[in-house]
Amino acid sequence: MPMFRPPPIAPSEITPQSVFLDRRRFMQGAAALGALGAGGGSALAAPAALAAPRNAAFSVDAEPTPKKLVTGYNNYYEFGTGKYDPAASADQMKTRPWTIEVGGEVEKPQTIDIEALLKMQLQERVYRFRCVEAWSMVVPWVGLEFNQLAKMVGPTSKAKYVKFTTAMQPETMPGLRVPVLDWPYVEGLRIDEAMHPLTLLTLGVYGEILPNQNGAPVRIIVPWKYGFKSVKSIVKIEFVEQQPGTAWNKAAANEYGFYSNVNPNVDHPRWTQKRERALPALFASRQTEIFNGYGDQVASLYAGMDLKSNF
Ligand SMILES: Nc1nc2c(c(=O)[nH]1)N[C@H]1C(S)=C(S)[C@@H](COP(=O)(O)O)O[C@H]1N2
Ligand SMILES: [Mo]
Repeated sequence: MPMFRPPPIAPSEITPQSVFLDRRRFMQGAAALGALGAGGGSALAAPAALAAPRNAAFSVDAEPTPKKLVTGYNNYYEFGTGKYDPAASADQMKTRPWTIEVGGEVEKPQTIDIEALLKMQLQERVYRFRCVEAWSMVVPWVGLEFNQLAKMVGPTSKAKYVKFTTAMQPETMPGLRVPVLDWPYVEGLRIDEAMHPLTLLTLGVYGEILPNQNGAPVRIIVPWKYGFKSVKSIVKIEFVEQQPGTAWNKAAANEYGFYSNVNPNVDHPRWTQKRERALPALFASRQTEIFNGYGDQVASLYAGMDLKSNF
């Protein structure tokens, strides 16, 4: 069984050492990853297919990261801070029934059922995905543009930001008992970032519905930003006037800014962002690209902004 080593710098720096260095938990996780290799996301049932045509114009021309890593090496702190915790324990999460409450500065606030989203015209997009911890993946996500959902509710002119909130299921999410973040997990985007065609409301990956550990049943993917902006298991979307407080910014404002655009020229205070470990590689040998390689599409959103102070 291949052993995937933890990133060169990362969870041990971000989370309490006692949690990360707990060898028993680590070994359980590693065993679970081995099981994934043999079976798939769940021991109980095969994941449902969610095939969608690939949108080549919005896909990178790169080989996707092995599925076993995309669905087995995760950050989902509600299920623990270890990379193998989510795949090992997220199967208990209840993903039906599931609704998203969409409101705030909108003409038609509404509660949207996940089944309605699944019936919409979906597409597959192969995106680069870059974690702030300096590892990256290439992932075939399935979903729709977030702006399609926004059109359903009609944001008003007062809507300047969008705030996303993750579900809280204390009975299935053991990580909520650990105060690493100010739960629930909240993230935000400026309205033009949210409405950008690259911002994907994501329902599936690798042609199947999202495994719980990847943020089932619905999450956001913002490919030019560090991974923590890509909120999982969304239950609430609010269009707001003021920039929302976000979970990681509250936890360490000097390390995790509101924008968090991938930027090789702005190092994390505790490690370099110049290079990244393109999984499954063991070393950080890939040059990090400004805006994660999406500069042609998104740089204009930040024209005239100092990206060092607005990190
Ligand atoms: N609710 C919630 N969303 C989250 C996280 C989390 O801990 N909780 N982790 C973030 C981070 S740091 C990353 S890198 C990505 C990981 O997504 P993946 O596991 O699908 O690769 O999810 C992001 N979304
Ligand atoms: Mo991340």
